Amino acid sequence: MKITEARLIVCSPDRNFVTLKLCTDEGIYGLGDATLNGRELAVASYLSEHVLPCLIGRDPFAIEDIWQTLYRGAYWRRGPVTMTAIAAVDVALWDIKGKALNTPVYNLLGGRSRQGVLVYAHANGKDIEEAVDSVRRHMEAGYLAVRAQCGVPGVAGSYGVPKGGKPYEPAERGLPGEGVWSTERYLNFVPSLFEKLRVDLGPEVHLLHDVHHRLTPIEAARLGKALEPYRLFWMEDPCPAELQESFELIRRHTTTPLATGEVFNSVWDAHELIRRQWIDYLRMSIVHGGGITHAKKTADFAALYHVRTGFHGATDLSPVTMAAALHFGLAIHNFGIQEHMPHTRLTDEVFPHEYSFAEGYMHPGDAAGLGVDIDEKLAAKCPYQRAYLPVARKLDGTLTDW
Ligand code: CS2
Ligand code: MG
Repeated sequence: MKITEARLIVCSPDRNFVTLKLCTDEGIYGLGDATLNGRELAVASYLSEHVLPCLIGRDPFAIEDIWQTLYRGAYWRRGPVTMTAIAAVDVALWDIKGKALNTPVYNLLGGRSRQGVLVYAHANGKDIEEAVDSVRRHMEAGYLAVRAQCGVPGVAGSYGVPKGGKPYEPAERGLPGEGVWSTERYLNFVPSLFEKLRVDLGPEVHLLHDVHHRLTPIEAARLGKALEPYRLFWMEDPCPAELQESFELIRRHTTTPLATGEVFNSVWDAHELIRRQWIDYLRMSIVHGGGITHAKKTADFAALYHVRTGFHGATDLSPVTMAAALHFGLAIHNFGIQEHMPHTRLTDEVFPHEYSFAEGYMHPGDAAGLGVDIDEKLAAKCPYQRAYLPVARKLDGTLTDW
């Protein structure tokens, strides 16, 4: 089999997605996601200018060799743009291989290890009452794990809380918006949210919380300690993680489980975090972390250190990534949990897929390959729209981590 065509589809069915379609001389094609939120066209151009021409004529079964060629062969290694581009090619190749062998991708990764993939939903509210209500509604819809975010009094535009009753969507069309941030107000407030959640909703539901990189390590340590009575499933991205030893400090002070890595793009971003057991869950996704090939190596390394996966799954990761994550999560042994933020109906129409949700778990379906397709005609009716993630400023105007 040979790759005969490599095509990029850039579309915006309610939000932007970059999708790679690799076609072969046997009529089988594979899809890969290349979406990097707010920087979509950088990856599209990296692929179309520098990667796709090199794929024509290659054997799509040679996944490892193509991965190494794109990684080592570029000389310039790592980085979100490069690793997202490599991921798009890699995932499309796994899709092709599954279809060619007439088996779901999870069978190529070791086969089913569990019945379904535990997922967590996003609940939020402008105040505690609304947030508790939102968690309750997600539990009623069958979710066993729910992330809770809440507006902080005196902090307009807190992370994870949508404006005007719309579902939360991180990127906004146009140029970057600005939010306000106060660590003091947030730290004083958050424990009361989780106290109320446990009092009202009981001990069973898995509760998660995303700090979104906004604290210093010692502040994060204080928060982790304050949240211990409410037994969180995890506290996510407590501080920026470029300095991996920050987590040693947090870890020393709290038994609240820690998750990080949605902005990571290779095992090297998490090497010390894993090796020193400073985290419990790794969030690096298949799309931003070099595809299934690199995720498998990273997860196998993490398994040696009791670290489990908890992959990023916000709406900026397309249904192609969701499908890949579900095949992966069904197969690997050290799977932990998968984020599930449902896409809009229009996105689901552009990307018809086999995966489904029932009673707290998702399943990738048993179709050959990834079980996800793209409706190119509909995609063409939804052209790219410039959109950005917002930035955040402290009350005195200093730019801080969003
Ligand atoms: C978040 C995302 O899902 C998450 O945990 O941190 O909302 C994140 O902000 C976006 O995916 C960024 O593109
Ligand atoms: Mg997050």
